[in-house]
This record gives sequence, C-alpha cells and structure tokens, in this order.
Amino acid sequence: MKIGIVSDFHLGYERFRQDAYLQAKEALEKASEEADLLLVPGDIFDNRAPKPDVIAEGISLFKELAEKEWKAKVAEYIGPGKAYTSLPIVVIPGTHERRAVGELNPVSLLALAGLVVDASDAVVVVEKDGERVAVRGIGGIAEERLREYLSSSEFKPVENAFNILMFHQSLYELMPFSKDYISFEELPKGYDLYVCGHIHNRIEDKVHGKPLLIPGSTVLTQLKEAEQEPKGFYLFDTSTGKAEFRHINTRRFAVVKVDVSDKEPGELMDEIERKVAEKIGEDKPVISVVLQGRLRKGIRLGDLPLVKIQREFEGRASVEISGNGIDEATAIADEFAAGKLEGVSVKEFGMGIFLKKLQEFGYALDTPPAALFEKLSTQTKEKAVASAMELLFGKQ
Ligand SMILES: [Mn+2]
Repeated sequence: MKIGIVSDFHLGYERFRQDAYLQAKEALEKASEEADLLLVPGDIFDNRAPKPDVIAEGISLFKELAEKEWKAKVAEYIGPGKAYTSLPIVVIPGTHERRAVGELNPVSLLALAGLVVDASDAVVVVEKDGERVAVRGIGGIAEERLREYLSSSEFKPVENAFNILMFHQSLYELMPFSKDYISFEELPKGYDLYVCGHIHNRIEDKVHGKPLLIPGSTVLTQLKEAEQEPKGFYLFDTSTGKAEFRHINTRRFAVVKVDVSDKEPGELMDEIERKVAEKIGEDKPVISVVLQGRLRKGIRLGDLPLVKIQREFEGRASVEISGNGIDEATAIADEFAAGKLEGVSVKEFGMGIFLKKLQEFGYALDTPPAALFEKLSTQTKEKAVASAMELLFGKQ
C-alpha cells in the first residue's frame, strides 16, 4: 500500500491564513493522487475552537477527498470511539486542537461528519486487495502526561498487518529542551513505521530500527532558518519500505543576517534595506531579518527605526525583524567594567532589565513582577520556569 503522510496545516493561522489553506489543499490533492491511505498526525487546525469559516475550510478540504474513489477501506476500528466512514483518511488531533478529555475538538467534528477517521486512542485497520495496514493513534497529549499514558494503555500491534504508530509529541532527541519530552527508546516497540506531527521541519530517523517520518508543516509558522527548506509530504510504500518526500509550492521564505557590530544607525539601516531588497520578488516572500553581534555603545535596539523598513516593503514582502541574536550580555558587562553601575547591585540591575522587558511585552497579570523575578532567579532553569508558570497560572 502507498501511504501519504501530510501534517500540521494550521488552518486559520492568522499571519498566513490563505497560505495555510492553499498549501494544505495542494498537499492533500497531490498526496491523494498517489496514495491509497492518507495519514494526518495532527494540527489540522491552528486553534482548538476555530471560527465557523475556518471549520468550513477543513470541511471543504476533506470533502473533496471524500468524493474521490478510494480502493482501500477502513475494515476495522478497535477503540472506545467509532469510525463514521470507511474512507482511508486517518487523523489525530494535535497540540493546537487539544481539549479536555471527553470534549469534542475540531478534528473529532470532521470525524463525526464522516470525512475522516479519528485514530486517537484507537487502532484503525485499513485494507486493500487483502493487504492490511493498522494505525495506532495517540492524539496529542500534554508532554508530561505521555509516559503515564504509554504505561497505562495497550500497545499491541495487529497480527498479519503492517503496523504504524501515529502520534503528535516533542521528541527528546530532536528537541532536547525538557526531560518531559519522550525519547525514541521509550516509544512502544513492535511497529513497522513511526509517524509524528508537531515538529515543523521534516525529519527522517529510526526508532527501534524502524523508520520514523515527520513530514513537517505545510505552512510557514516559526520563521526559523530550517523552514527555508521546501515543504511537502511523505509517500511511503509498504512493499519497499521506502519513503519519498514530495514538494509542494509554498510562499518563498528567506532569512537575511545582518551583523550590527560597530555600525552607525544610518549605515545599519541602509544595510538592512539593501539586503531585504535583494530578496524581493514578484512572489511576495516572507523575509526574516536576524540582527546579530553587538550594537555600538550608546545605541539601543529600540532606537532603530525598524518599523520604517517593514512599512517600506509592505505589499511586496512580509518582513520580520528579530533582535534576539544581539549580544546584550557583553554590552552589560562593558557597562559594569566602565563603572557605570556603581552602587547598584547585580540583582537590582537584573530586575531593572526584567521590568523593562515585561513592559515591552505588555505584561498585565496580577502577580507582581518582583515576585516573578524571585522565582525565576533562585533556581535551576527548568525548575524556575515551572514554578513561575505555577505562580502565574496555578497548577496545570
Ligand atoms: Mn503544529
């Protein structure tokens, strides 16, 4: 059987609303031309409660597929829910669609309408000419609850079938940021193929010696450098065990890096403008300007008229400018060395920067900034973030 794997459409994503719809449409259409079975491992929608016109986009995408002739059929559904169609289009909700247990999410609505089969917490067996493919789905669940779910649920590959585990989680080997993220080794064994959503650039790897395929999103979301790679979907052939990645047409995305070190503001603005102009084309690309290095003494990022550049290219490109790569730490160390902070403790100085940042983000929660600063500055990074979250939003 040929299996099309398409993920993370993020329908309704405000920034690139039309791209999200058109690129998902193209990916699904192209995949359905060749695949017997389609898998969508989550984040069809960008929101757990999409507006009716966004739900309509989802319905129309899958309605077109439902009208095609499919040789493969859902033959069996093992789980607490139900398959409302025999169409071989098997999906799970992702993190963006997650709601409390027992509540309907927008993906379960598509399933209820008989357009797709929701494989959350279930095994869906698809059959074509006597060949059976069994998909065990895990709907996106909170990372810290995944281990408990894996140990309390049944993972029994179906006999005489090609078994797939489909999920939507962060994986530690690919994102080593939290111990809550599961590692390859902890995933259930006995599957012939592992399919994951959630990660927005494509990845091919091995889990328990079997292929792991992550197709990435069909729309640009994070504006990370890796997203400059072409987007698309996987086509996996069970007879050869091989996967091919097929490209789709997407809005062009370019990253422009500018070293700010020792430059006058005027000079810097000219350079940014010139580099952005080089990337402009008729296709209205998304251009991410990443500022790096150390600003000249006395110049602050906020002093640069960056919005002017964004306005200048309006209608010809979508320009995003990020100062996250600017080395502020060294500049602060210089101020210390120059004795500018005499009489001010490091803690007070840190608190000052923290307050300024909160203001920039429009912080408006009840917790006093000083209490938050204490929580964040007295523990290891992971614990600090966890206890600050608890302070702000209560126990999750
Ligand atoms: Mn996603």
